[in-house]
Amino acid sequence: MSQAEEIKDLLYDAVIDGEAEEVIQLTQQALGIGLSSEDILYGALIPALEEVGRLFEIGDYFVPEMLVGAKAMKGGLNLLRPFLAKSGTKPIGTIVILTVKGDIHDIGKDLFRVMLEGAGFKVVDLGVNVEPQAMIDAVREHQPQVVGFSAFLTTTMPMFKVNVEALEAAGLRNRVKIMVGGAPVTEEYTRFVGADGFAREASTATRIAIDFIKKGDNSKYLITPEVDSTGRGYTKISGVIDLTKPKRNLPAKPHMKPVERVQAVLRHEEPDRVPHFEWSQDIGLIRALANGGDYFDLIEALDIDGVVTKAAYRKKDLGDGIFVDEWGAMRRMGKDDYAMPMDDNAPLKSLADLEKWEVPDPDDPYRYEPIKAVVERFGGERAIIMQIRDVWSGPRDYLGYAQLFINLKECPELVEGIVTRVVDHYIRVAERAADMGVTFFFTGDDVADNRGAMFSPTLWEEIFLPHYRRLIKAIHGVGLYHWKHSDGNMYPLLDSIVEAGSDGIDPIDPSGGMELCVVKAKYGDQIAIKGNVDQTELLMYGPPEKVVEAVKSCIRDAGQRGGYVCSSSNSIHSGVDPQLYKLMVETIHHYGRYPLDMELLAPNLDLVTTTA
Ligand code: B12
Repeated sequence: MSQAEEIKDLLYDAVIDGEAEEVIQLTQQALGIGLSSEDILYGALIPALEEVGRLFEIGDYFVPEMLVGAKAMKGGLNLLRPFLAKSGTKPIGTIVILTVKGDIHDIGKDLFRVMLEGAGFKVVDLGVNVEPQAMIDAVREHQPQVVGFSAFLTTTMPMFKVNVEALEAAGLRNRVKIMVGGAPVTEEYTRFVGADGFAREASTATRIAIDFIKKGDNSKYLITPEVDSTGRGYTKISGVIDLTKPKRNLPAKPHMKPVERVQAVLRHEEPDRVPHFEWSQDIGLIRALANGGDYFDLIEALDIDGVVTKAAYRKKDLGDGIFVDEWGAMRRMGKDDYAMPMDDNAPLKSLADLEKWEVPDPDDPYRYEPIKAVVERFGGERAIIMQIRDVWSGPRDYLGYAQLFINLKECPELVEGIVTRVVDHYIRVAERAADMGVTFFFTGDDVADNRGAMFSPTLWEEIFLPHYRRLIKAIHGVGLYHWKHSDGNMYPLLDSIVEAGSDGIDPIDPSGGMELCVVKAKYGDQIAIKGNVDQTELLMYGPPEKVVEAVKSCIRDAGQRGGYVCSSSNSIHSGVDPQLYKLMVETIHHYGRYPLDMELLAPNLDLVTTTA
C-alpha cells in the first residue's frame, strides 16, 4: 500500500473513532506529502463520516459517537478549506435549516447539519424558534436549493405548513425543495403540509438532500401529494360521550383513599380502582378545568390520585425571561413554561470549573416550603409525589446538551463528577423530604429517544448506573419508593432499571415503539407501570370515542392484577384539549374499578376498525 493510501486509511479510521487530534495531524501529513485537498476530502473524510452515519443508522453508534466523529471530521475539513477554496471546489449545494417557531429542540437538527456539512453542503443554520419571515429573508439572501425544517412537538409541527405557505406567498416555493423532520414527524404529515422530503434520521436525510440537488423533480425520494390530503387525524373533533351508559356487571371493591390506591399499586397489588395522576398539567388547561382555579383545585375537581411537588430553588432574574438558577445554569423561559438552559453559557466547561462549582445547599429550609404547602392540603389523603433528578438531567443542564455527549467520549470524569454531586444533593433532599409526608419520589430524566438509549450500554453501565443504584438505595433507605420516567424507547434499559430497584416505570412511550402489554408481561410483577394514552395526537384532536377506547385498551393491557396507573403517554401539555383530558380521567374512573369487568372493557370493534 502506498504511503498516501495508508494515511487515508488512518484518517478514515480516526474519524470513525472520533480522534480529533489524530485527524488534524493526519490531514497535515497528507497535505505534507502532496495529496490534494479533494483527494483527502472525498477519499477519506467524507466516506468516514458516511460510515459514522451508517453505524448510527443501524444502532451501533449513539449520539455521542456521532458527535465526536463529526467534530473530528470538521477539524480536518477546516484545514482543507483554504486549499479547497483555491482549487475552486464548490459546495455540493446550499441548504437553509432551522427549528420552527415555538420549538427549541436542536440536537436532531444539529446532527443533520453536521452530516450535511460533512457531505459538502454550504449550510445556513438559522437556529431554533425561527420566525417564518427570518426563513424567507435567508432564502432570498442565500438562494438555497433545499430548505429543512425541524419540529419536535405536535404543537409546533403546524409551523411546517405556515413556513411552506410563507414560501408560496413570497413566490419562492418553486425555487426550493422543502424537507421536514423531527421525532414525531411522519411521512403522512410531510404529505399533509405539502413538503417534498422526509427522513427519520440525519444520514438518510442527507442522502435525500443530495438526491434533490442532483435529480430535482426526478428524485425518487420526492413525496407526492395525495389527492385527498385533508390531514386525517389533524382536525379537531368535538363530541359528548355518556359514560353512565355502560353498566358494570361486578360488585366494586370497598373505597380506598387516593394515597392508599397509589401505595397498593407500588406494592403491585389491586387497589379499588386504577389510579390516575400526571407529572405535569398545562396551566391553561388547569384553569379551564378548575373554573379558573390552580393546580391544587384541579386535583380536587378531577379527583386525581397524586399531587406533584418539588424542592424550591432560587432564581437570579436577568430580565427578558432569562434567569440564572442556583446551580449556575442560565435559562430562558419558553413555550410550555419550560426553562431551557442556554447551552452556550453552561456553567461547567472543565474539571477546574467542577472543582469550584457550588452545589445548592440541600439543607436550606427554603427548599421544603412547597412540600409543606402540599402536605398541609393533601397529606394523608392523596399521594404526595416529589420530583427530584437522577443521573442525566444534571450533566445535561450544567454542561450543555451537545457538550454532554461530547464529554461522555472526551472527558467522562467531568460527567461523572457532576453526576456524583447532583446525586449526593438529591439523596440529602430525599432524606429530608421523607420526614415530611412524601409518598414517593419520581425522576423525569429522559435518557432515551425513539430509537433507544441516547448512549451506549457501556457508558450507561460505567458512568450512570452506579449512581442510579445509589440513589434508589438511598430512597429505599428512608422507607420510600422510586418511580422512573423517561421518554422514548426504554427497552434496552429496562432490565437494569428493574434490577436497580426502581418501583415504577413510565410512560411506556408509544412513539418510542413501546407497548404496555409487553412491559406488563415481562416486568409487571417486579415494577409498577404507568401510561400510555397518546398525547401527541389523540388527547389533542380526539375523537372522544377513541380516547375512551384507548383508556379501555390500556386498562386491559396493564391493569390486570393491579400495579398499574393509567395516564397520558407523557404529560398534559398546552396542546391537549381540556375536555379530552377530562374525558380520559372520567373514563379511568368508570372503567378502572377492580375487580376489572372484562366484559365492560371489551373493545368496541366497530369503532376500532372504522375510525382507524
Ligand atoms: C432531548 C429532548 C428534549 C430536550 C431538548 C434539548 C435540545 N437541545 O434539543 C429538552 C429537555 C430541553 C426538551 C424540552 C421539551 N420537550 Co422534549 N424531548 C427530547 C427527547 C427526549 C429526545 C429528542 C432528541 O433530541 N433526540 C435525539 C435526536 C438525535 O434524535 P431525533 O430527535 O430523532 O433527530 C433525528 C431526526 O428527527 C432527524 N431530523 C431532525 N431534524 C430534521 C430535519 C429534517 C429536515 C429532516 C429531514 C430530518 C431531521 O435527524 C435527527 C438525527 O438523526 C424527545 C423524546 C423522543 N421520543 O424523541 C422529547 C420530546 C420531543 N419532547 C417533548 C416535549 C413535550 C417537550 C417539552 C414541552 C417538555 C415537556 N413538557 O415534556 C419541552 C419543549 C420545549 C420546546 N418549546 O421546544 C415531546 C414532544 C411530544 C409531542 N409530540 O408533542 C417528546 C416527543 C417527548 C414525548 N414523548 O412526549 N426536550
